[in-house]
Amino acid sequence: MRYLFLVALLLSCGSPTKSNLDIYYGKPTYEQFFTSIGDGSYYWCGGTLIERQWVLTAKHCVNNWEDLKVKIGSQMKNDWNGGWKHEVLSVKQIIRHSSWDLALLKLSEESDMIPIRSYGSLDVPDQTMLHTYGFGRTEDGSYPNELLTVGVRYQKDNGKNFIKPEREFSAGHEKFDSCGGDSGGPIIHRPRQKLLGVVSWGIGCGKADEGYPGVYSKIDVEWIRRELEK
Ligand code: 4AZ
Repeated sequence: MRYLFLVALLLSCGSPTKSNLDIYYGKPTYEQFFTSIGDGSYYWCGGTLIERQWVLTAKHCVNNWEDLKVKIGSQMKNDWNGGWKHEVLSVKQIIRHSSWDLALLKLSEESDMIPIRSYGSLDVPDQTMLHTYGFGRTEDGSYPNELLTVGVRYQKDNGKNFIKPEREFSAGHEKFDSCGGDSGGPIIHRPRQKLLGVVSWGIGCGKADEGYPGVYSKIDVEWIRRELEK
């Protein structure tokens, strides 16, 4: 009898079911620097808090917008943030890079959230494990409610991607990838919490094993320094 009870207990809570809530094979996470870009009720892109008053995102995320809001510490897509600390702030200035897929958002005030530790040029060897984050489409075609992260390896050889290597790089292996809706979000080297790029584009999703890893914009450090000093 006692055994039966034990077996029942093990069956009920000892067998984790495989979660299918994924970016493309990712898992839920929370980061204070992770920012959603939107209009205050709908958020369509990711971004990164790089300084107290500055968010970095992709230029193509803010193409035709002037009145933007950011949700910093974004853990859930909707207004209820799952109890996680967050902040919704207005954007007072959008600075678009002249040629790279980067935009800087100057916030109306300083954020209380903790920015990413550092950001800069791509300085890791081929196949280094990087992490990207977002609310973008998952491998089963759905959109997650929770923020997801996935490990994607840097691909020095870009496979079949035609990219501009001076300002872009490829990352992803097997079927691990970012996808539609992840744009603008961070790709970081986790051991140093260093931002190395911004989710930009790709030929489909989850196709690194077919020669199409995801494409990320590099960080133009000099441009950021110049704009932040103005
Ligand atoms: C997009 O449309 C997008 N697989 C982002 C990332 C990738 C593809 C598309 C990379 O936002």
